[in-house]
Amino acid sequence: MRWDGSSFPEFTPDNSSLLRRHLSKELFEQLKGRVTSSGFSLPRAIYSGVVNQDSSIGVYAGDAESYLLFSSLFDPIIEDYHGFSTTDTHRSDLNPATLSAPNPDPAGQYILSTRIRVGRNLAEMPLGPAISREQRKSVESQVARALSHLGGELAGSYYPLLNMEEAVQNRLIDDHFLFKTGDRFLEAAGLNRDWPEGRGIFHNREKTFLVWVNEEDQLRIISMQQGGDIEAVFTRLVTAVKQIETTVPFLHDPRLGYLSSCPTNLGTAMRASVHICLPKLGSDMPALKKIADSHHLQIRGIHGEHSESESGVFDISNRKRLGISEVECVQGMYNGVVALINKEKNL
Ligand code: ADP
Ligand code: ILO
Repeated sequence: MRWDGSSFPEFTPDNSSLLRRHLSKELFEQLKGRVTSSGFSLPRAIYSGVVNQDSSIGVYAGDAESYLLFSSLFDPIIEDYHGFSTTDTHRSDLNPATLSAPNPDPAGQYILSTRIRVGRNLAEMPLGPAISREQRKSVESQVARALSHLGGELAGSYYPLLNMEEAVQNRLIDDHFLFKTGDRFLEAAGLNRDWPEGRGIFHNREKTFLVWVNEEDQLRIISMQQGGDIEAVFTRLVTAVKQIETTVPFLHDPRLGYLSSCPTNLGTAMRASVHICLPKLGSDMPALKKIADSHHLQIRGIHGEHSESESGVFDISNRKRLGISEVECVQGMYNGVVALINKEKNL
């Protein structure tokens, strides 16, 4: 499907995106001529949701200003997704001491691996959908330089996608370390322009600490390891984020927290997940969904968003990221995972 952006888009009857829910014809007409200082407009913000009618959200911001200039569309979407209203203020807590998440599966029967990531973008830069080629290259070099100063467990190397052998790239993707190529939602949002230039991955030797550069956000800072030691994964992430922020200032808003190109990632920009094997509960999806919903958890497939579960293994993570602290994101995921394991054991 193509759309030239000049008139109110058509939505298919089965479209259940937040874009469709919150964009009226009147609102479209009111906002369509506005342009931010980096040249981003409403038609560009919603293009991904218009051409991908199976989007769950359907909008992206091009810069910090997008969240203000198009707030009459973004704010209701943000409230719908995160339960965060225009009078709420985001809060942060990156103190591992306030997290209580002892390994819920010390025998290693259910949890295959734990991963916690945050998204970050650079202060003074447009977000990915509106960034220029030169700005993207500058982000890459600033971030690679900052990461080269990390020491101890976090020390590693940066691997640009540009020179990476296809077999190496595919192996990293299959092993859950690297982002996929050609995502159609990102493509339509303008996030794949000039691919693969400016993109890459940094990781330490053990691949327990990784940074994606210039994918959906300029940085995705990731801590991950086998098993269910959630506290260790969180502690490593916090150590890394604090060190990186001393050399690369991040784009941050007093109300919305860390700014991201997709409104689902605002605030903490944190997704804390486990890959968990639930063969019995997983064969009764409504029951699994009911427990997940009661803990505000999202269920994804084994290869990330828009993928399927395989062999009873699910990716379970916090759904909300804004209006709750980082510790609350992880604590909520932990509490839900404990409930899921208990249910699986009793079946
Ligand atoms: P993101 O988490 O950055 O929003 P995705 O959902 O696409 O993006 O996931 C990115 C990659 O991380 C995928 O390969 C996915 O399988 C992997 N992943 C997510 N959670 C875990 C986990 N707990 N253990 C191992 N890999 C994971
Ligand atoms: N634009 C896509 C993805 C939304 C949320 N996920 C991410 C990765 N930001 C959609 O609307 O389904």
